[in-house]
Amino acid sequence: MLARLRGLEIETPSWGYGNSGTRFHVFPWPGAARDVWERIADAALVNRLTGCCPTVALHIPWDSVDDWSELRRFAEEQGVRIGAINPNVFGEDQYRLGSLCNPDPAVRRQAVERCIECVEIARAVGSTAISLWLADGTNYPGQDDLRGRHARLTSSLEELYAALPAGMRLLVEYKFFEPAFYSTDLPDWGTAALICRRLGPRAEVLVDTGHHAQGTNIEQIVALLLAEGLLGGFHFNNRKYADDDLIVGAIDPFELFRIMREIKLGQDDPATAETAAAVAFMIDQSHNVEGKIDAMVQSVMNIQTAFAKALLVDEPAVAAAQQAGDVLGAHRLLVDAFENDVRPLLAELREGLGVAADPVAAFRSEGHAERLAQERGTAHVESAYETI
Ligand code: RM4
Ligand code: MN
Ligand code: MN
Repeated sequence: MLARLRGLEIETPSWGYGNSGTRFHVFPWPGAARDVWERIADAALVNRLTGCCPTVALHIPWDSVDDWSELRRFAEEQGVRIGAINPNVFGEDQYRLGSLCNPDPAVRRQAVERCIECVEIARAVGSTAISLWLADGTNYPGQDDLRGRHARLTSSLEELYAALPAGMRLLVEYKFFEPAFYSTDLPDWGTAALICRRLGPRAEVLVDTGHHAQGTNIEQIVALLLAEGLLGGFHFNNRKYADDDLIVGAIDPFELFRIMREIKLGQDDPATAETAAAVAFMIDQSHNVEGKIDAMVQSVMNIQTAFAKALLVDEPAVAAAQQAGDVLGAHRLLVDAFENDVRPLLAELREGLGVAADPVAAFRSEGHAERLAQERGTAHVESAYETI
């Protein structure tokens, strides 16, 4: 049990450490990271506090530097490695009508080149994953040809896939809306799965838990993608209404438990074990009104809590109840596991990892927030509404 919990490593996102906000305002947080070096330093602090976050994802060009080997060395000195490289093909003026699906071939070329540049960066920093989310879509019926956009998407991605060196994976993320409000070119897991099938075995689907319509059964998507060998990884966060990017498990810890149980079942089934073993557990959240580092640590703890509870489900008993048609009995077994207090177990895990039983409390009592606020100050952030 402890060994399985120890095996759960979680990647944190560089972009979760800086100031972020809504369309209406960005509230600056004292001591929030101001550049990629500080973002990596904060990810390394999260790793020291939790003992289970050895990698940090980068977003390009937000995290671009001139010398990648210097950044790699810096990360390693801090005790972390660079994880997934996320090409950003939504933050520049030319992407108004899309990136890889843009009707203008010259813009598509720029977007493909950005992705291929990210493959080179990944190689330089020792990363084995490109994690791609597209903002592409349309806002009005008739704005563009839907089948034409799909064709552009697949041919652009074929070019990217062909540029991947051996051992590097492409994780394809979907999201049903936003920033496009009529059609999104990669709206759901099915579209992502079809595209990955077409591309080849090193293309896999990335499930961002905040990217579904209300009420979607995410654990069922996870189960199906595992069964089909197509689950590549997660972007964990929680949402209530849209792509809220809240602290993982903050709104619906039972959903997180159900997702982690599918992961456990996938690990235990020889038919899916290989896919499950390679799943990348990444966080993708941003903090508008709270501190960044302790919120990230809380998310890590909540994922561990959910996984520990999932490991406690009496699966042979569940299988027997299912076979006997005992609907309530099977359901109660899940709820029983969910209701366990796993804090003593996680305290034991953390003792073994050499970290505090409550890493959020440790962050708060060790004075990190005050030190960072002192060193970095409070940046003034332009209103997001004025700048976007
Ligand atoms: C998107 C998506 C991507 C993330 C960007 C910043 O909604 O979740 O994964 O890179 O936000
Ligand atoms: Mn995401
Ligand atoms: Mn998102």
